[in-house]
Amino acid sequence: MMHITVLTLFPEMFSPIRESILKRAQDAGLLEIRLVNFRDYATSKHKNVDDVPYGGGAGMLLKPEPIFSAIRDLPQPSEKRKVILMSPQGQVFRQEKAKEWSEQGELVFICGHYEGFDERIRELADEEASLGDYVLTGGELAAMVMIDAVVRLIPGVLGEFASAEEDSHSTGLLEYPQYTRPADFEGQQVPTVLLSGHHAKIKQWRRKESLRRTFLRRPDLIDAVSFTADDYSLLQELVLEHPEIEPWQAKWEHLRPQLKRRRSHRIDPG
Ligand code: 4H4
Repeated sequence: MMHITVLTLFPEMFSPIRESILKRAQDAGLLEIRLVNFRDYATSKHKNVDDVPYGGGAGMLLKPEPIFSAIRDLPQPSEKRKVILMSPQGQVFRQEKAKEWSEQGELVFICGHYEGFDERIRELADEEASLGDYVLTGGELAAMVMIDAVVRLIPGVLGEFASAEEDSHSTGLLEYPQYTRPADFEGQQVPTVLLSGHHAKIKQWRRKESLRRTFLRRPDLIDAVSFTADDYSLLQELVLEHPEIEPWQAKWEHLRPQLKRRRSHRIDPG
């Protein structure tokens, strides 16, 4: 079971975790999510959790004590606890990080607020993660998005009919176009190869369309893609269809099928 704890000032924001796939995962005993309001650990008369920055400056910072107390009050850390600080200064969250965290036993998310954290809070964290290069009013939405991306990768959560293997970004490429019934919708046809039942051709069509879509929409992902020998012919077709792909040709040239060397028929004089 994956244990997720979220330290937040706004536990009521987390209603999405009580719905849909996240709810099913909890009901199935695959996941436990615990929300901790660190205001409960504030000791001042007015339960202060933030204060003005030393040295002046706008905004308020989260004080260290309530968050330290809340973390220290968590049950004994499992050997695989990872504490993650939500902050725009963190590493931008990507699918491979979701995969890595989905294999942890326990995740603890600390959601910031206001202008951020007292710097000493950072020593509590194993990692600092950002949803993206923008500033939110709080880390709660960031934590919810990351939890969603992580939990769907836990074995058994998506169920036997769905899989994350073919997701966009799981293969390093964007996903191929997908269709369902009807085969003809207002004159728009589903590609016939998908109706052919020819699995090898379908697989090849999907790979080519993933490559096409990634080159055209997210060329920034191409450098990390490892092309296979089977990709060579698809890539040669794509570069004819989309000349703008040509600058990457050097990346797959080495995959050109080698002409089979003719076997020599000379009789060995020995
Ligand atoms: C936290 C602002 C930390 C500044 C915050 C800092 C994000 C994000 C976010 C509310 C709070 C903001 N959290 N991904 N993007 N001074 N949180 O914007 O450490 O940079 O996760 S600070």
